[in-house]
Amino acid sequence: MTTDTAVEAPYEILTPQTVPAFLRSRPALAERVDPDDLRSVREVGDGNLNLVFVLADGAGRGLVLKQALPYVRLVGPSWQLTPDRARHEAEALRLHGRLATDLVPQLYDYDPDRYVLAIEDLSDHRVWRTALNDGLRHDGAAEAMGRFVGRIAFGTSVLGMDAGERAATLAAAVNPELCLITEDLVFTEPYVDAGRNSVLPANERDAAELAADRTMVDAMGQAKWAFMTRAEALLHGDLHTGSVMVRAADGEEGPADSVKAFDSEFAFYGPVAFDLGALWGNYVIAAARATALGDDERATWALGLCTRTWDAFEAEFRGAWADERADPRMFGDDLREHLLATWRSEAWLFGAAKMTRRIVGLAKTTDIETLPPPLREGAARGVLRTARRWVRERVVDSTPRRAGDIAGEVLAATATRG
Ligand code: SR1
Ligand code: MG
Repeated sequence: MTTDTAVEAPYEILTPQTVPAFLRSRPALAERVDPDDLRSVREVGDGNLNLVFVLADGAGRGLVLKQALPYVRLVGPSWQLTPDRARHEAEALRLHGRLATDLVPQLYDYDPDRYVLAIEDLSDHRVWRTALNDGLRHDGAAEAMGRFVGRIAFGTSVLGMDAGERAATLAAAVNPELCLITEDLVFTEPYVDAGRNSVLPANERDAAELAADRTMVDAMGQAKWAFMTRAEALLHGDLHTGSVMVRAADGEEGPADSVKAFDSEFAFYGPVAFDLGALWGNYVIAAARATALGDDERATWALGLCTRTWDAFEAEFRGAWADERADPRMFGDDLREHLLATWRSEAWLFGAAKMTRRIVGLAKTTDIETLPPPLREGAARGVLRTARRWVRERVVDSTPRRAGDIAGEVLAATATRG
């Protein structure tokens, strides 16, 4: 997308040329970067919704400006979308930053008139999805995201937040337009095509079988109900591997010394397992790519990330429960066990929803889409069949290890290696 062309909007849309003036108008940014000595302003937004500018000045300081457009960038102005999503992201970043400081980028400033966030520059990080696509490992990233979900789940729930503050936070976090996107694209359209679905011709039968699978559709109805009604905690809301930045301690890969969840514009009060399932579903997608490329060892590693994330989440939640929970008179350990068992099983359900939508619906993933079609066919089929197994088997043995084993079996059986 060119940012030199004027975009019609009821507020100023930034271009590389207008960024210096924007910076001068924001006192909070005066110490962050020098608008009169900018050496580079790059528009790098490759997501589905927003403009993203990475700035650097002559002293080597940098920051990121992220502006919400009044429409869905992926589709264009025909799909109008509230720019107020930027406020949701700012508020989520502030709160999540309080609870999990090292696991989100720092928010420097938010301009509510132009819907612009100024965020810490993470140019020394990589988007986890693209690192995964390149065959890299950042050990510790899956655990970090488990801890992140544990911190925000506990800290924004009735267990970790004063009741009055939680009520106000919940009210401010009602995010209907972004939630509607998820309700439609994740839970509905893979089964009831609204004209936005697409698959390879070789996968048309797989998509048709999916939509005709009554067990799957009923399970997605349950998942959608939970998503729309169960305000447990202020979630990230779109926690796929493309919403995580990773940095290796030493070189291009290896143990991660920094892991950050970003892009929280879909934040809302919802069921905790939705964020966990988003991660799990995308680990399966990463594994499908590895299997398609003939790297079974890497596929096994990717599927093992489900356990790593879950274990870190559970440990974080148990620790917070022991140390910090509100009202132990009523919230006893039976409730803790009930919640953990429910979320573990629901992570399968939401994981199934999240992996399926990326194969059949609008907004796919580079893990699968950059595979040559003869390989993509089997990878796509494997992801869809994994989802159908997950919704059926989630109550039999709901350990994340079993979830990974099922995915491994299915992906190996469906791979088309050209
Ligand atoms: C129309 S927006 C499509 C998708 O992009 C975001 O990353 C969310 O996943 C959303 O569903
Ligand atoms: Mg996003």
